[in-house]
Amino acid sequence: MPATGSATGHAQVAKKCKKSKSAVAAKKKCKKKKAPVPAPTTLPPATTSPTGPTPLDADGDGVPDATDNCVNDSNPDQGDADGDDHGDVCDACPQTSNPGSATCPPQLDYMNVASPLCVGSNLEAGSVVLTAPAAAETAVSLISSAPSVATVPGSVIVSTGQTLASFDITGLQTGSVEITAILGGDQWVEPRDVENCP
Ligand SMILES: [Ca+2]
Ligand SMILES: [Ca+2]
Ligand SMILES: [Ca+2]
Repeated sequence: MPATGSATGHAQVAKKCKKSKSAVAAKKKCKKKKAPVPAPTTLPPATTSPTGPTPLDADGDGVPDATDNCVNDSNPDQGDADGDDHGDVCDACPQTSNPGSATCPPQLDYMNVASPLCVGSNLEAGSVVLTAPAAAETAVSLISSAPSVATVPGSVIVSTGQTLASFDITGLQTGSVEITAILGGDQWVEPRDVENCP
């Protein structure tokens, strides 16, 4: 008899938890049991755009900044003749590889040729000028379009730390000639007539 009595007693306590709410602890337990409903409200990220945000393209050339080899110059073709990852249009020396922040070697700025050129030999009649002092001896190639009219050395050396070097023009005969200086991808052409100077 007492066993069945206690069983019904437990059942009544459980009922009290739900209905009477008299004991504080019982109230808490009852409230906690009501809580576990609002879970699915935190799962909407699956509805975000499938493509994500549009990648930045500062120069609007269609190549995202992250992979553009000239971020601020429009160059849809991404041309890079010297393969140093600086696009041709923003490469200070597009024919000479200078990867990363490497500086460009001096380039051919211009060439001077005496005018007029006179029949005979004109010593130091020509000179080449670099854009910056040579970090090492730098050979600038020289070409005469008409060696029978004017002869130039095959090259002229700009010494370390210098920007200028002179060369002789010899074997001059009357006629027309073009003298060309070449350094890397740069060249400078000076056309001249050779005259019988007084
Ligand atoms: Ca670009
Ligand atoms: Ca380049
Ligand atoms: Ca370069």
